[in-house]
Amino acid sequence: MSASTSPAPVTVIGLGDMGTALARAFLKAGHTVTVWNRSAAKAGPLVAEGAVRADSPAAAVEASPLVVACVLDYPALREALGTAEDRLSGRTLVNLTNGTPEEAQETGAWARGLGASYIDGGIMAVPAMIGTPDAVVLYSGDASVFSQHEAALRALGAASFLGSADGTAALNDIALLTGMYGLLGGFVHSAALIRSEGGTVTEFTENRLLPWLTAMTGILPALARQVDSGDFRTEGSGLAMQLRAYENFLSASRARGVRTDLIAPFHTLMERALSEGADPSDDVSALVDTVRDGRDRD
Ligand code: FVH
Repeated sequence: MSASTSPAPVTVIGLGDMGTALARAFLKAGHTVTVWNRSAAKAGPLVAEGAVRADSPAAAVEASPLVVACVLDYPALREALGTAEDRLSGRTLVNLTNGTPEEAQETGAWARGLGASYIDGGIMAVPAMIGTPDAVVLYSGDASVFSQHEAALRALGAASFLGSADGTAALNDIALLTGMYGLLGGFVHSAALIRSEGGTVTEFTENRLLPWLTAMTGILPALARQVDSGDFRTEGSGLAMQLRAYENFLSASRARGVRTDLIAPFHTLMERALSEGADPSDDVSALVDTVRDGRDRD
């Protein structure tokens, strides 16, 4: 956008917590924003802030060259846009709905079949972060079309384009979220252990858990290099030692009435890796091959 041109019009389909935040960020960046939501009342606050309410998905799609969709899931997206299929030709659909790589591929083929360009995305932020530098949105799909709309999409946060395969952003989104849920699962289990003896979780978290986890994130790049190279040897934290210590985690938890659902699978994987021939002195990075059981190995 040059200094003399105004930001291009944008349509936002879906005004849940996230869609509302997206529309608001586009408004703040000076775009003309057309909005549509299945429950029309949710458009009210945005209209008061300057957005234009469309009466139908078809009218919403027609209003702007760039259509950003963010609804609950892909079936909802197809239901919402099903009545606008004849208006999608020549439009760019940026779909920020959470889904699988397979859904992204199917939706890309569907949109292109209707004459639209398609970019799939994954939002790595909560609604309050949208429009701030802390929000990152991953994109993949039509590369030249992404470049065309990149300036507008930066209104939402940092824009990271990962390649032309439609499923890449969704795969990265899911990999990042599963990494996050591993962390949250660890928090839930350790908090339950502390509570089992009357400890204060806030004190434990602030003084010991957070500094510990922060320090431990430092080993992730080395573990990642081990996975990529296939050389899992570690200087001092071999799987055999870790398996023995892990048994203590399970028995101490059971003794305190803390269910082991969150931590037992890691124990099972370590046992399996060793029984399938992993070197006892390998690091936990060797478990990546065990998790990928049943798939073609590199
Ligand atoms: N909110 C968050 O923290 C996360 C951050 C990362 C990305 N996710 C994904 O964003 C998608 C939308 O999430 P959301 O937070 O906006 O979700 P809700 O507030 O529950 O709003 C859901 C919207 O979807 C519409 N919708 C549902 N079903 C249909 C349908 N069959 N046809 C048309 N629209 C539908 C719903 O409409 P209504 O109920 O208001 O009428 C809302 O607009 C999601 O993929 C997250 O995983 C958010």
